[in-house]
Amino acid sequence: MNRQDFPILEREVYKRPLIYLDNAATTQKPRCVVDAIDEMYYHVNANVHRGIHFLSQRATDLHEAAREKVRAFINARSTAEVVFTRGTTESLNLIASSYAQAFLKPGDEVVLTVMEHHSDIVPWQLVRERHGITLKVVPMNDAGNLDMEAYHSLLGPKTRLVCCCHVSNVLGTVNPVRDMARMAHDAGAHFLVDGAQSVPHFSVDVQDLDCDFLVFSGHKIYGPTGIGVMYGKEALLEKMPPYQGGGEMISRVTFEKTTYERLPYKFEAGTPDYVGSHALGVALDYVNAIGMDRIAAHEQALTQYAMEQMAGIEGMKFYGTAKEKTSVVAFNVADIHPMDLGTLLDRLGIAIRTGHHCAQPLMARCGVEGMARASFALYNTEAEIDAFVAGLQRVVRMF
Ligand code: C6P
Repeated sequence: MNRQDFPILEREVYKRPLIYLDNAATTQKPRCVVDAIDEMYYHVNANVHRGIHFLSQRATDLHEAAREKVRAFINARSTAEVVFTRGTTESLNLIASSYAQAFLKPGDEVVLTVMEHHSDIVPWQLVRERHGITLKVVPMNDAGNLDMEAYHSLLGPKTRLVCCCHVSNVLGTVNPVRDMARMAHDAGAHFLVDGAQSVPHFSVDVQDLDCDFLVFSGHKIYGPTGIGVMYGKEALLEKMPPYQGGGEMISRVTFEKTTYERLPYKFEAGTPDYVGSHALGVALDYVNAIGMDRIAAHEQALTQYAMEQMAGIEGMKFYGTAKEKTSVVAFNVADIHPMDLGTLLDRLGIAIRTGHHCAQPLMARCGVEGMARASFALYNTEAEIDAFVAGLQRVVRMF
């Protein structure tokens, strides 16, 4: 689908056509996104929100237009709820730091899941060290579904916040975050969705989910690196203190006292990545023009095809076989080290990821040090899957 829009897919590695199956790590960029970056630097570049001159106003308009595109894309109520960050990781650190200051006291509980990415674990451990909170962890079954009964029993009067990945970057499981948010709210807690692996793959509507926070990265949805989003309900963000201090986020500064800018600028200290935000907006236009439902259907079909073909390989073990699953396939083959698999496939021009996938607690739950992972995007094809499976068979024969 739309392969011709991605110039990098025409290149070769080791004199073989590139087969890029590491899309959960980052996606390739369509020409329109790269052109947008070019255009900004060649014809528009000026700092935003500061100057009255032509270029500054033009850059500001594009930056704010991008914010509106993000708002519409996730169906937030207002652009005041859309904060630009460097990515999912910074969004999570922002929330952890600021939310903790506003809402957490010693003895309070934050619930995570066993399948969280390190970015949604470590910031909360830092909060635990600073604020004396307790972390609780929702377990899962062997297929990679969260244990909903256990989740329910973890919610109690001390629970302040639940943090859950919408989609696991390893298992591909689509977690029932809508129901989980309702249960958290019934217990009087807030609910945070890590959308790093969901927003690029299917429509995500923050009002429908009724989540209090949603975070994601631009680079996983065909946008540039260095730009991401932190969505938060306005009433909550109003109560949270700034994350960083500096230009942009202030209303008035004296040495005695500083007052802060209105939302979302209160959380955007310093010169924002206005080139990145504009290019992210172009990426969102791009996927909208194709249609998120079409993208989801294509990736779903590829995943099913890949798993069917891979299942025929002797010693194949999949991690993550939930019914609701996106285009991430984690696996090991017999006792071949995943690094060996990845390295040998690489020599065939096939890019996959291997290792712990920044989810070491999940690796421990699965009883492994690491896994291999293939992940698909809109431009991947069945022919690429065939080449990948043939490559895997070849590697397995070598062992
Ligand atoms: N996962 C992967 O290969 P950043 O690095 O800030 O853009 O995203 C962090 C992150 C947070 N949550 C989830 C669920 C993620 O998948 C990621 C990034 C990549 O799986 C890189 S480790």
